[in-house]
Amino acid sequence: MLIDVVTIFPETVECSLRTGILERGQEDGIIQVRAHDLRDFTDDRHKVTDEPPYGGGPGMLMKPEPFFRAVHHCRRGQHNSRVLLMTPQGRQLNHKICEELAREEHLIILCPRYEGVDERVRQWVVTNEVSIGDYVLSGGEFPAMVVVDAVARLIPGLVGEPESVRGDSFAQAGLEGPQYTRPREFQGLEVPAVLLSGNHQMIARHNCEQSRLRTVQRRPDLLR
Ligand code: 6GU
Repeated sequence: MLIDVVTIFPETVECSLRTGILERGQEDGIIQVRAHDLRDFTDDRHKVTDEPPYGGGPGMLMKPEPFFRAVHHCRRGQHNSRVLLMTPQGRQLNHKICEELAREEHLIILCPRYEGVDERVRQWVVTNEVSIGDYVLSGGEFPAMVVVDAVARLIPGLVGEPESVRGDSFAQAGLEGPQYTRPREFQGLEVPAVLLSGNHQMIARHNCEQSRLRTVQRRPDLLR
């Protein structure tokens, strides 16, 4: 899968690509993520990407042309591209949307700053508007990396053990129960005996019950 991220802060994106599974996924050729500097798609000497809004109002808006040119550039040689706009006005990201995106060949993710983008970017180039929750961040870079990480780990071969993806919260419509590693006893707290029993059937039943309990307690909405 190819993912292009368009931003005025490409170094923010590049930095988070140099760690963990995103780095390995790129080394293994499973995903390729490219960060593009929106300023490279301006046509004036000062590389202006934002202007005050027509009709007045606070702050600055991002101009349409650099985004248009950037998308055109990223699309070259690609057949099926989805263009995501990161905005608090978008559909809130969830596991189902991540699964849909993970089936795509090419994503182009636009990261606005300031008060947002000129409406014509939405009208002409964007296929999906995506939010990561009901709060406002100062730009789309971190939300874009949330999308990249959440989508990348659903691509077959990226995460070492497919089981660890399937067992993840939400993939199985519930939360994972408590988990333990060494030592057996820590500050007077013992690991539940059943997990040390070696009886895989009992362990599976225990984990299943614990998962259900935690979901009932914390996210009853997921069971409905
Ligand atoms: Cl996608 N962008 C910004 N700026 N803030 C957000 C967001 C996106 N999702 C939640 N808050």
